[in-house]
Amino acid sequence: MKNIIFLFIPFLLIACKDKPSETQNPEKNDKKPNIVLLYIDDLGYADIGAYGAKGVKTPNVDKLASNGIMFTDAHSTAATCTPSRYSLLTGNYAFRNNAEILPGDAPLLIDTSLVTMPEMLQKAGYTTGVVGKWHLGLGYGKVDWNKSVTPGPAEVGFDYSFLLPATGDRVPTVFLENDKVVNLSENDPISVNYDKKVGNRPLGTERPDLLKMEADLQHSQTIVNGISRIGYMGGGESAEWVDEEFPFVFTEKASNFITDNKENPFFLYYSFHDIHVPRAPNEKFKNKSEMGQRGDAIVQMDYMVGEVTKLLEKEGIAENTIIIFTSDNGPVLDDGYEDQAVELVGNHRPSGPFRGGKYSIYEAGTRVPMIVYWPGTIKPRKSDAMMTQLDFYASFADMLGMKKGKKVIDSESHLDALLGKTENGRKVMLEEGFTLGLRDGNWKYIEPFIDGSIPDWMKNKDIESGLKQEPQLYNLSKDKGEQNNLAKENPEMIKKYQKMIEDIRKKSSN
Ligand code: NG6
Ligand code: CA
Repeated sequence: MKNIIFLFIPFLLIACKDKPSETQNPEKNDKKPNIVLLYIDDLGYADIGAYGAKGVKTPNVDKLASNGIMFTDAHSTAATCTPSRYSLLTGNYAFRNNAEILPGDAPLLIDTSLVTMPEMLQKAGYTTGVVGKWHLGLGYGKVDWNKSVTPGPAEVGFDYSFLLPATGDRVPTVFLENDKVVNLSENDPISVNYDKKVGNRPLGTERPDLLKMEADLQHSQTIVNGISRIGYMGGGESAEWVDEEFPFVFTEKASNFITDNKENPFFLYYSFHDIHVPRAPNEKFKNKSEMGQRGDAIVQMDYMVGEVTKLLEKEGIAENTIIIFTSDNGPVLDDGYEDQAVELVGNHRPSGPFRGGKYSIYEAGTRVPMIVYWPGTIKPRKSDAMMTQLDFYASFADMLGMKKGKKVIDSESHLDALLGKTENGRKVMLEEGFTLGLRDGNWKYIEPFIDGSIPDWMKNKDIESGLKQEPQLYNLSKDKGEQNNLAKENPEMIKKYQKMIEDIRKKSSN
């Protein structure tokens, strides 16, 4: 009798494996969940209702927050876009590649020999797509926009791409689908230049009467769609984008990608233009907040989040899809255009209780809203775990039983914290700005900024960069707002933290 049972055990095991133990622990199951990353641009910690927003309502994002894991100490890796996105996709700190805000004609920043997060996901059987803002450079430099533009997303792991190549405020003001400019006519080739005027379009400095919004000098070059930009562009008229249509265009492309791939696992990196400048929300969202264009752009973003979640439900794949909602850096009000963000902010505090914002080494530079939503699998909760987007790579690799690329130095798996099973997240992490910040639990050390340079335009703006020539040390458990510098009283801690930064700097893949 015993022997007979033994003979049956393998069959019993096989039978069990195929049974839907899925609902209990599907993330360890064979069925690979889709991953949808909703990556918002310049959205502050408290720009969302669930995180304390005033003057704007975000019902769709709030719904994700109340039914998902709502993180209170989650971070983009850097206080600006390009470095954050670099780390997100490569799993390495941006300082390792001197990543900083790129012009619109910059070459591809990611070394194509790295195994990026989307490449790891492709190897795990995922179809991968990126829709929206790219800002990681394209081609080898001196791009000819009239030909196939490569290398780009395809060479770093995306099967499909529909891009706003750099930022809304930088030329070229055209979309790229895979490696081609959309709707370009052969008879009207595009030229792009960041040093001198090209083409016949007027500049903001020449024809301010044509502008929808006044702009500072850096944003006063080629005018397209009544908005002056950074950089000069000639030709390509049939391919010009319309800023007010961005959210509809991108959501449609993102939706098509979801529908086309609903039968197999997919990774969608939906990278919003909102709420970056120029803020030119669609008529549909006009005056839907109390804060003018910046608030209306938040409402527009929230609406699009609702469209994506509804589509996942309609396609019947919501329960097999992890949605991550987060932002690439902290908030900014005046970022170059007269859109009244400063005047109309009222009692809304985009950074919540934290100091600084976009560009800043204080907490609000990188501490952003982050929500992980996976209906049927994770239990809703708030989590104070310290998290960084740098760790998405290793965490997803862990979830799928995959290895990170050999050159991935910094990404750590914190899968359990990401899925809300524990509040033990990162113990130590860097925050990148124009200098480095180090978080060791609730201690925050800011490295002195001695010989670095910050752009001139920043000096004239009301931006709390946090850059000082002396070391700074804050105890966030008592001083969230980084007001009380404890460096002088704690020289040993300063030494220890400076050494920790040096050690991270020295780390390499060999
Ligand atoms: C800055 C721009 C700012 C914004 C930023 C990039 C000026 C004065 N300011 O250089 O408007 O475009 O770059 O933002 O030129 S980010 O979110 O993509 O990092
Ligand atoms: Ca940004």
